[in-house]
Amino acid sequence: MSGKDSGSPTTDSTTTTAVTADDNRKPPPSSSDEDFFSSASVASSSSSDENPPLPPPKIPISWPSDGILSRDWVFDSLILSASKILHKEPNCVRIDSGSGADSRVVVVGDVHGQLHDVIFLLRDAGFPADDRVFVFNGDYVDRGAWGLETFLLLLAWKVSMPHRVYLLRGNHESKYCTSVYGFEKEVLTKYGDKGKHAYRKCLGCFEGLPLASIIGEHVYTAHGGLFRSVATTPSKRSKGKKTRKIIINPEASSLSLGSLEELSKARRSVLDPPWEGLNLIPGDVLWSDPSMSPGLSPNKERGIGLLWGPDCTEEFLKKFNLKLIIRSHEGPDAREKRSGLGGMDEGYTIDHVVESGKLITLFSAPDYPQFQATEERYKNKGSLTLFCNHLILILQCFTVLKQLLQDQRQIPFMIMRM
Ligand SMILES: [Mn+2]
Repeated sequence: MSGKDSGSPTTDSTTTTAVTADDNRKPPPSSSDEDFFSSASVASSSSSDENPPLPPPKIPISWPSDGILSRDWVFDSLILSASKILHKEPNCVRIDSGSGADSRVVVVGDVHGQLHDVIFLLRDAGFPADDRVFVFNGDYVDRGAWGLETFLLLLAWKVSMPHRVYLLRGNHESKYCTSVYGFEKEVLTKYGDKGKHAYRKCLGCFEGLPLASIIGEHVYTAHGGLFRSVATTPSKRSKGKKTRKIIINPEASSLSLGSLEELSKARRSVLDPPWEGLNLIPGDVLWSDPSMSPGLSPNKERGIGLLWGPDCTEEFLKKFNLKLIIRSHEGPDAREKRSGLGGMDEGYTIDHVVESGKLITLFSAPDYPQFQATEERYKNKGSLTLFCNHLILILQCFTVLKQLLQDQRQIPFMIMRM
């Protein structure tokens, strides 16, 4: 991997404190939470007379008896409880878009440690509730100064309402990115030796984050986007034990789009998604970018993942009866360097419009990147997507702090009717 990220690293990227993390670490063992998980998996607004509403799910964590959220409670109980829930989720979570008049699903793009913006966003969109589901599309940490607090806030929501809050994995939720782009250093600076422990626990959570979601059967969301089929990947071992199979240009010639079934079988529990070998789907889903050129090709700029063209968007939408792909991953800095694709000033772009639907990029960190040792900021808006009453709206409900109030008057932009 070349180590390139979604733009020029503006943090001090020279410090990479080594953290011993066991690559072979297994997900937390399953516990006796089965009752909790089964009782909680109730689709929203689907109660009928025959099926009385079930009691609210039991939260799998006990509140500190003295009401004080100690560091130990947060670093151990909260992160561990969230990690258990996350590891049990499938690679691609299916989310009911709700049938009630007020039901809505809110999708949020990159937030990158901008805690105050996340809080504004939650306030503006309305907190998670029985009829209000949130899907966060990854990149919670790095770049911004409050990656840990942002991630902990989202974990707290996840633990409190596991079927109303979904946290998908971004490429920054990895050991590699967090050691280069600020999160590891942030945690160690804030908490010293205790920080090492907290950082390791966070890495354990990152490994458990699901890769993608399908909302209301027709909307696919993932941080980077589409992914390759692994069915055509040449097998590691050829017939003769010692004979080495020579593969001529294995990447470009054999690339084809992967299926949702293949996605469901990928091994996501890795600290860093591999860019070579057989387990390539997680890296594709987290790191890929759309392109205006047709076809699938290796993402040379990133050194991992793919570039896919409008024809691939059409193929994927049509094959899986989808209408919309929402991906994130590219902020204003990344978009500056991408010819043919729109800038991220508005917090979203519509990248592909094809027969079966659309592809959009959603970025939710306004005035990015904030609070670094640089004045280089983009004054971009942040956006979120809202599904309600069979409409898909883009809402720019927050921008730079000062403009918050006036911007709330903006009229949402409608993407499509579902
Ligand atoms: Mn990203």
